[in-house]
Amino acid sequence: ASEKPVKAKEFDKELFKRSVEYNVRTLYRKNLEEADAQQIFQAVSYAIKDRIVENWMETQKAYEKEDPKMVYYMSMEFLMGRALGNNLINLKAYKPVAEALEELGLDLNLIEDQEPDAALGNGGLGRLAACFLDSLATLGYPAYGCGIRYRYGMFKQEIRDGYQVEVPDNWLMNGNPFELRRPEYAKIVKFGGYVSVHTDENGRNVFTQEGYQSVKAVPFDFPIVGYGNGIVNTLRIWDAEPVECFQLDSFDKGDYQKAVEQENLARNIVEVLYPNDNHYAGKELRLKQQYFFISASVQEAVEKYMRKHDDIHKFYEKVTFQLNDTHPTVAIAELMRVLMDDYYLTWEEAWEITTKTCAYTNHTIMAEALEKWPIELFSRLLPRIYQIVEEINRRFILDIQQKYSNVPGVDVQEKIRKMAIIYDGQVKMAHMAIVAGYSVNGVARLHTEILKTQELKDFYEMFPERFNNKTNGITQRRFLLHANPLLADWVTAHVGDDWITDLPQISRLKVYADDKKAQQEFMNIKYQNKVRLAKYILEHNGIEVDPRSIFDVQVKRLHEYKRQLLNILHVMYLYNELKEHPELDFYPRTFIFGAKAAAGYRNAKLTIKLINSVADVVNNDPAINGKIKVVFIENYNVSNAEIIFAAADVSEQISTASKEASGTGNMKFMLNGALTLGTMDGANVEIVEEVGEENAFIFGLSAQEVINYENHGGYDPMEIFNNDQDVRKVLMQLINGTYAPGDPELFRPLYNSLLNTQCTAKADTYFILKDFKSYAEAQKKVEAAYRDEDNWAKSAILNVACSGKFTSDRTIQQYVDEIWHLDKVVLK
Ligand code: 26W
Repeated sequence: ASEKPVKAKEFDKELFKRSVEYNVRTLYRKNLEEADAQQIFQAVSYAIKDRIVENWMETQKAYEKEDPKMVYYMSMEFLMGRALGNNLINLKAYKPVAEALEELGLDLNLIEDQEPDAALGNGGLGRLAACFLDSLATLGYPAYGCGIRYRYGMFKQEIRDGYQVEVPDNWLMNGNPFELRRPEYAKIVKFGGYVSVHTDENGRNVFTQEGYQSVKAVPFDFPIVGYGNGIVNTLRIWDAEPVECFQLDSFDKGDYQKAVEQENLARNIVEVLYPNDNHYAGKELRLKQQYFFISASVQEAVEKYMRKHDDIHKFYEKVTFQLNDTHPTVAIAELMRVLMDDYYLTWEEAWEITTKTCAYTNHTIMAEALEKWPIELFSRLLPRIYQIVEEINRRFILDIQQKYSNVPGVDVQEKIRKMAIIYDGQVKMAHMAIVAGYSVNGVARLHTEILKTQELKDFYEMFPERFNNKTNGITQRRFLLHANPLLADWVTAHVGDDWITDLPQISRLKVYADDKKAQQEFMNIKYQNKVRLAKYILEHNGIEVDPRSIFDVQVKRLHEYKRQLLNILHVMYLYNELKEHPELDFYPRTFIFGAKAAAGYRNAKLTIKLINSVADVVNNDPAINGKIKVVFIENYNVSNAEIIFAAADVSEQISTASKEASGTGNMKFMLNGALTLGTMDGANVEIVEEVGEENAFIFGLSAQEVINYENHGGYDPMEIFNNDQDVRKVLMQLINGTYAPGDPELFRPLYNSLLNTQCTAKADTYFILKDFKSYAEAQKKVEAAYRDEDNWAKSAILNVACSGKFTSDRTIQQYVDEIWHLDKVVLK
């Protein structure tokens, strides 16, 4: 008999099945029939991990041998979501594994649902970090993600009586099959105490921190599997443990006290992710978290480099640090500290290396998000680091003086006031990141322009060559191939599967946009995905929705600038219209919301309550015959997002222009064939540029118009209230009990935020009423467009076809070419 030669790494179904059975046996002393769903998930994951570990070792060996330049992506957040399905996709083993499991009588989808999300992030910034890791591995670039192994990730949201309730996310409860504890790489991190200086035998000043508390940082490694290329990179997240060297038998009271304090420090430090998005709270524990993972990561990066090289001066030739917003910015001072205090470099030598190593990404212009630490707190917690920041600041102020002292018309004191790193009792992290970095980037073209011309104008004038744009992207592997298998197969059937690693190839779909058969197939797939979401909504919310209605979706963190309030006010307006004109020819619409509010954000939480209250009234009013349904999806997260994007017809991207740095949900909707209803903000601008205005619904003030109003003290919403009776009616309903029969005052704070009669300057800061009319008109166009099904299908297909630019593969390639200059590694 002739035997087909089997390639070494091809998927071996029988071997896989045996290893799942074996794992269930050794882990749980059970056979497959006896094991429960969670146990099967664990057994399958361990079997897959075995496969991954082989590649992981090969990759690290290749990196060792080739000694390429690598990036450390430093981030407080990695919003990874589930790993199993994604790993199978990237191993190109999804379908064979699904088949093998089926032969064992198991359903891969149900097994995947057993995995808790790794929700170590809030929203956009954390999910971007996760997409970047996927692209780095897929493109074959050596990269480490560096972060924190929070014991509790982003809280789970429950809706009780229409209100958000936060429930702890105990994601490690059943153990994590994909992680690897690496105690051999543990590091000590020091807090508090004081700095003492003495002169050594060479006449050098030596700085030592004394009387400190310390914590042991222990890394856990997660494999990051590249798509079909054998590469496996590492996400290294740090856990905190108490240092064990203390002698508790000593009866010295001070020692005992200190031992207990250190243990508490270790216990608290990685306990929980701060659930604030775009809001700086100034909490001491947050700064501890930042320094904790940064000190450990910087120490490891330097040690790893020194294991292979002998000249620390050339560190930046092999290593670059990307700082994901200002949260990891203490890395600058920490690297200076290590270079000077541990490697005895001079300030000038250390500065040269640091400024060639660190680069900074800005993700927001919201003023309340800027990190400014009080000097008292910063210097008490990080005394040596503070000294270094002071010296960076002192030298920077000298630079400002030198540059501007003789420039006519420039007020040097004013420049210092605006640009200093330490000013008015505060340490300004963004200023340090810009001064000590070689690159500053925004995350969409418009955002970067606003940074250059408004928010960071002075810095741009001083360091124009540092500023650059890197428009965000998303990974099509998770958000199309895994999330939407029907559409993924359809795309592949029409244009081949190159799009999986080369998304711009998806533009070959354009020729099908006018094809009637393709349009029907597309709409049919969309329908099936809507049925899947409808089923999810029925199971999770108990609400029945009609998959033939328009699915109009806004899913993202809840924030006033994202204007979920505009969306729900418009729903209230439509409901009024339907009640007043029952004969109205109205196309059925399902308004779907998903959003977590920061735990202490009053207006955000009240907006959730409002959405649910409107849903209660509208969904249960027989007079409108089910023409409007409102659904608030509980606990919006990465895994249900995958189901939601696939099912959307309309993508709500309605932030106040200039406020949303980029947005990335907008790209996920586009990739899945939803049409954007949005403002000219963030990456919406570039989405419309790619797909054409005729295939999107754009409304509202431009960023420049918003900025002009802001520079002139805002606008007067009362004028709109007085002259627009539709708006007035909706606003009155906020305070007359229409949606809160027992408590008419309930929504008063939202009403006040729009109209506050006491203080017009602070009313409607997000221009909701100003944009209302134009939004309502755009919504009318949406309805009209949806009635023309062929044309809608055409636009939807064009959205998919024009989404090529928005792959994170393109974003990462630009970071590599224009900032990091990494070496690509190809495995044989
Ligand atoms: C200090 C508190 C805090 C926490 C999180 C401040 C700021 C943040 C993040 C920067 C908020 C965030 O996630 N920003 C989002 O980043 C995305 C990725 O670049 C962008 O697409 C979003 O527009 C931006 O809001």
